[in-house]
Amino acid sequence: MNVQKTSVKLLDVQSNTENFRLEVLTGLNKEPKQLDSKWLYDEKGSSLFEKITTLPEYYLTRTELLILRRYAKEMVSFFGERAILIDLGSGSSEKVKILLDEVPDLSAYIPVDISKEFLKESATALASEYPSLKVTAVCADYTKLFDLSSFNQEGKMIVFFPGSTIGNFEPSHAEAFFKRISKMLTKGDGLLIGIDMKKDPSILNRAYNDSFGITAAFNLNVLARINRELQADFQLHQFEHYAYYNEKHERIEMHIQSLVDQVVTIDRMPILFKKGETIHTENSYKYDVTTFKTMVEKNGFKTEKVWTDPDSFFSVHYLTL
Ligand code: AVI
Repeated sequence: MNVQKTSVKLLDVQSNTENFRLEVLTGLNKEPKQLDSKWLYDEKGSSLFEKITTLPEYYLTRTELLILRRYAKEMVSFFGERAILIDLGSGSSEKVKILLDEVPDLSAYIPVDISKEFLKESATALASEYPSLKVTAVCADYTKLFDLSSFNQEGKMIVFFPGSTIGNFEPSHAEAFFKRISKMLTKGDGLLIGIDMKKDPSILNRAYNDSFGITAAFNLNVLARINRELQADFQLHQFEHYAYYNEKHERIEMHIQSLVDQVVTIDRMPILFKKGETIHTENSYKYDVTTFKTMVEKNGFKTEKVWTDPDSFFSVHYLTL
């Protein structure tokens, strides 16, 4: 583990490049081709995602913010005193600030993100806004188990997992995630988690095919990342963004579609694309409250409270072990 001093403490528990190379080569040699959505989030991808969250069609973020603003007091009343708040995939930290403004006595704030530069910037900005808060940024892949035992626990550990990122996990991986989180926590600790809800597919399709083309740029950026980091020669204009709601699987699927027959090389290895063939880059599952409750309860958590918006577009759940 590499500990780096910045104005906030940064623990880097990642070893990214080798995993990236291996997963890209494995995924693009599969039939159908696929990439894990976590690779969409390099520095550029994370900043494009931040832009997505402000788009008129992308209702998720503003709706979750509305729920957090309306119910933050009630949410933090579950935390108790001297809690440690662990923020998974912390992004711009806008959401957690709503909670931080309501809990004066946190013993530590731990933002966790896979994107190191982005994490460093947002954690440093947050630490300067909350000078009395102890901030330790952890650069880690939170889809894997990571060790929290080095943090002195006075109060509860509260994991905050907003944004419906759990929707980007396959249901079996979501279940495994709950099991892993439950191993990192002890009885009485909590998980505050945001979930996008099932709704009219036309609303979902618009949210992932925005009129400014930001979602398309976000998706295609993974090809630019492969070019840069793995010496590949993807011609981005020979591919396009393709996203739709798959009703059977209750998920938005995001793909990158090849516009022509072509051969791309990655580190001198040829990858063949047929015209129309796609790389499946992301799933975004949509839940209803009952299905989600059943899933968490099967995996050791109890649902204490669910908050939603007037249209029931989004929901925030407080779960305990
Ligand atoms: C991060 N995650 C919850 C986003 C979503 O809605 O599934 C990622 C995203 N993909 C395209 N637009 C946004």
